[in-house]
Amino acid sequence: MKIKKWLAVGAACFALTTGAALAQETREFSVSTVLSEAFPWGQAAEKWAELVKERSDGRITLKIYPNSQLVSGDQTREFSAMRSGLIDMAVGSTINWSPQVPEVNLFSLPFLMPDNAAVDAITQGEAGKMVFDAIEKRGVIPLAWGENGFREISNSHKALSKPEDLKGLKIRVVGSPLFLDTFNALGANPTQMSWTDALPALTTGAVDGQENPLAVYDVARADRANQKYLTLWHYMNDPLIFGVSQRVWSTLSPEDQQLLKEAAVDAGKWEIEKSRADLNDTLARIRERGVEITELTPEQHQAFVEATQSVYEKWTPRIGQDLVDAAQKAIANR
Ligand code: X2X
Repeated sequence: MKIKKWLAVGAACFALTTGAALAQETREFSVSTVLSEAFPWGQAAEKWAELVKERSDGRITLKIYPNSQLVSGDQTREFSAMRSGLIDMAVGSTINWSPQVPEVNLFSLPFLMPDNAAVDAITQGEAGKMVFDAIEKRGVIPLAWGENGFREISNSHKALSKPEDLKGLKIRVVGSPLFLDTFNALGANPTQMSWTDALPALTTGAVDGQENPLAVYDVARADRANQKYLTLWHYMNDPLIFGVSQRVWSTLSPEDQQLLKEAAVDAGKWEIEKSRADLNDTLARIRERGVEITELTPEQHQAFVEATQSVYEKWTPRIGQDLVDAAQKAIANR
């Protein structure tokens, strides 16, 4: 009886001291991003780090490694590196995680989301939860959403206003298979490469075009890489996800888990609002540089929608019919 009591007291003391040690522990974690703090994406990660530092009184440091440097520039390996514990955390794009998480290809389905409200209807509703569950099942804890933005297409040859205009154009796309199907369906000649390789390839003329959000086009000065024609077709939007390796997450106290999550939610909201608010100025800046900007009439837009239907047929079973249905329903009811 006595021994049992001592054991209980000892266990309680041990729990208290380890609890206290956990609460006091100073820790640093690596955070991977593709784009640096010159871009909204990198700013989202910086904001997260800033809030975590502040709210933990300097006890937790998030050290940001931009330019996919933790995966030697190969951005489509970021998710695997997080899962295996090589990277602790990331603010990552759904495009770059899609080779490992088929469900996040949802966001790459061409012309699924017509506007910001449609993006929010997915991320803030049932479909967003299904996507988060799919990510968690594969070893990464998703905490919050951010946004890279609606992706517009640019090229060095001509103004694009109908699918036939893309015929034969060599377009750089991210190394995610769905993009090959979209651009092949449009008659283009897609070529996969990392962002690190994209700008040099555009500059030398090895490729003719690319697709990225306006903020990326602007900050990267794609106009100087021969990208004189820009079509605002809003064909997809890649949300950013703040994620933590399951291996790291399981070592954190519930309080620190909560702190990281709340800071990620706040940083994500801040970044989404800021990116959306800056868009008009960004477009004005691009226009001033002499870039020819093409906007599509509803009929022209519809021609692109129809030309890419085969992508839905092939990819809906891979993404999951239930998830695509949930997303489409959320969009219809937005
Ligand atoms: O590589 C791209 O195009 C970028 C920077 O937008 C992503 O990482 C998805």
